[in-house]
Amino acid sequence: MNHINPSYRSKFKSKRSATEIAKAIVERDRFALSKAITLVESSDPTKKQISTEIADYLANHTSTKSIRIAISGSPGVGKSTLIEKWGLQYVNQGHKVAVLAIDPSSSVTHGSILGDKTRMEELGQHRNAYIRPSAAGLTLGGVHHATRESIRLCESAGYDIILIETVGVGQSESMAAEMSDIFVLLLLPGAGDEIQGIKRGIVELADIVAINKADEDRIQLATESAKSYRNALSLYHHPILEWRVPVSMISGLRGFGINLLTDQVNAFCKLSKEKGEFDAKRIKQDIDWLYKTIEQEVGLLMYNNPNISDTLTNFKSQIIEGKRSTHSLINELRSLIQRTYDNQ
Ligand SMILES: Nc1nc2c(ncn2[C@@H]2O[C@H](COP(=O)(O)OP(=O)(O)OP(=O)(O)O)[C@@H](O)[C@H]2O)c(=O)[nH]1
Ligand SMILES: [Mg+2]
Repeated sequence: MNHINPSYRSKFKSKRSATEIAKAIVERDRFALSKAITLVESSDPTKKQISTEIADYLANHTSTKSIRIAISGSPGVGKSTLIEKWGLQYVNQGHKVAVLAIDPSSSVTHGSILGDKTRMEELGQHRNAYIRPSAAGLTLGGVHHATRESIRLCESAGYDIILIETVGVGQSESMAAEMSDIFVLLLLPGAGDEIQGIKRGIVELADIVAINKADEDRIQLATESAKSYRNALSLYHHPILEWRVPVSMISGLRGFGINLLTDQVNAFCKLSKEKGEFDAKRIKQDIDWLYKTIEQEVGLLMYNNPNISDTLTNFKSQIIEGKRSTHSLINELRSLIQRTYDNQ
């Protein structure tokens, strides 16, 4: 918030229309961007409506060629420290960098992994960088929606490098993979997934693996880890067959190996664009999200229908009493839903 002209603040005190906010975003107004992200995070129906109108306007008025990079890894692996250094390299090359966070745990703790921003102090001060802490108090679906929409808003405001920090616990990695072009997994020098607290399946999400904190006395250990991960990864087929997931050693703190990461990202994008995968993946992500949202919304509609919710309560007692099989209850529910919606 350091770069906001005070006059903007007063302008924003009066209510602005969705179009005015959207236009201001296109004109690279950071305060309008923050305002729009806050609207996206809101569950208030009026605010939701405004944010939908903003999104519609922007969909028709902007197209930024961006790269969306997810950066994942266990707590404390050094994601924020790397983002600070990497982000600075990008801004110094003339890019505009937005940093977003996926932290579903903040919906429980009301905390935020980027809350203190202390690891990104210099980047946070840069006029071509925008750092948005994760929103607190959202549901899992809410976090997903808010981050996806925030990415679009940042792109409309001209940010072409989107760095998404995701805490390596819970469902945040798959969420990040569902909204990014590239998934970078940070690991620590040391042997084995168990020791690193890495869940099964995460390594397979990675397009790029980096052994972080490969500095000082840890080089030897990092070299061994890199070798064992290279071996492990050679057993998996990446969705782009020609892509061999690189495993390199870096130090976010020292800035060592970051150029290499940028080269790997560029090589991945080049290959994925040549194969027609880059755009296809984004389209697939959008369609998958559409279906997921429909399932959630339809589920909610049903649960809120008194007829159906009464029946469900009744079914629960029948399950507790062991009177009927879930299979027959599901069949009965299916018929009830059909009748309910046929009559409308
Ligand atoms: N030695 C060394 N320490 C590092 C390196 N990168 C980060 N650290 C330290 O590791 C600690 C955690 O760094 P963060 O960047 O906050 O890690 P994080 O993954 O963002 O942590 P969470 O957001 O809490 O999941 C800090 O004390 C950093 O200074 C590195 O390359 N080498
Ligand atoms: Mg962090």
